[in-house]
Amino acid sequence: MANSVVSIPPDLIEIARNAKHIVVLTGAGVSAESGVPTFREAQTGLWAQYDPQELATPQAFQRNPRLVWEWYEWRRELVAKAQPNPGHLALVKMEETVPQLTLITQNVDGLHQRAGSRNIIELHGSIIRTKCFDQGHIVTSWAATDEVPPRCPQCDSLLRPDVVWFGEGLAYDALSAAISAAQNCDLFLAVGTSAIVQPAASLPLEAAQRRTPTVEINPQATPISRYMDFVLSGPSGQVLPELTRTAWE
Ligand code: BJW
Repeated sequence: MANSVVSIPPDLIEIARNAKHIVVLTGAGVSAESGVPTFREAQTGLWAQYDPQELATPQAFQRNPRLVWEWYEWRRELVAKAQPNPGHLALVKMEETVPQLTLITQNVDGLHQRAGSRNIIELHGSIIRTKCFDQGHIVTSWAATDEVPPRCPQCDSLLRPDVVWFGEGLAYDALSAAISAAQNCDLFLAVGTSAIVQPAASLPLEAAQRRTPTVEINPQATPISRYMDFVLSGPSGQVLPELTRTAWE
């Protein structure tokens, strides 16, 4: 690829070719080229326009469930119209090529699944699933109603998206599997995440502390950049296909 945005260091190509277990942590930046807005980028990020304290906490939902439900309805529609981009597809190819790949995503948009990735840990849930606020019952259908949000057919509490809001714990199984993968891989890639939100942001550091080779793919520097062995500065929709092409084709 003559006009590639970034060239892949030969050392990294060698490490990738020899890797038996690659872990990839993805964030909103991976879906940016699919037209899904990120959170923290100035101008275009969701939090530049909307206050997370009013939309992405359990307290916000209790104060104004209708506002929160409708905001997520809008995002659900946006995500449904989006298509996986070359970055998502390169990760599918990587999974098909390496002996083991664990894809840990903070994204709730389901685009990795739609691209064809299989071994996925969803750390922050899924915007596509719905659960009830009181009991966490997963709900796939509910009676037609004018009430917004609708109510749980099992316990009558209000329905909400099955995502992890600020102040809520991550699912125990998902987090333990993610930590274990980060501690037991031989290459770790952090892609399209600002690496600010905990505990996800600590996963690349778990790998780095064990001297596992680490790579960041992001057009911008982040708080973890200085701990990474390789920083590939560019959009994941270009860098990931270039990495898979140079390492495995
Ligand atoms: C590109 C690109 C391209 C652009 N290619 N890249 C320790 C210290 C301080 C605070 C805490 C702590 N531990 C816990 C907390 C509190 C809190 C937290 O971390 N706060 C921080 C803000 C400081 N964490 C929590 O509350 C978590 N719960 C928890 O830990 O429970 C126990 C506990 C609670 C309270 C205190 C202590 C312990 C839960 C976190 C849940 C996060 N939820 C959200 C919303 C999900 C639902 C929804 O979608 O609405 O998850 S917030 C939002 O941020 C979303 C994302 O998954 C998450 C991460 O964002 P991400 O993916 O990194 O996106 P951006 O926008 O930040 O960055 C995009 C990047 O892409 C940028 O770097 C761009 O440059 C890049 N990019 N184009 C590649 N083409």
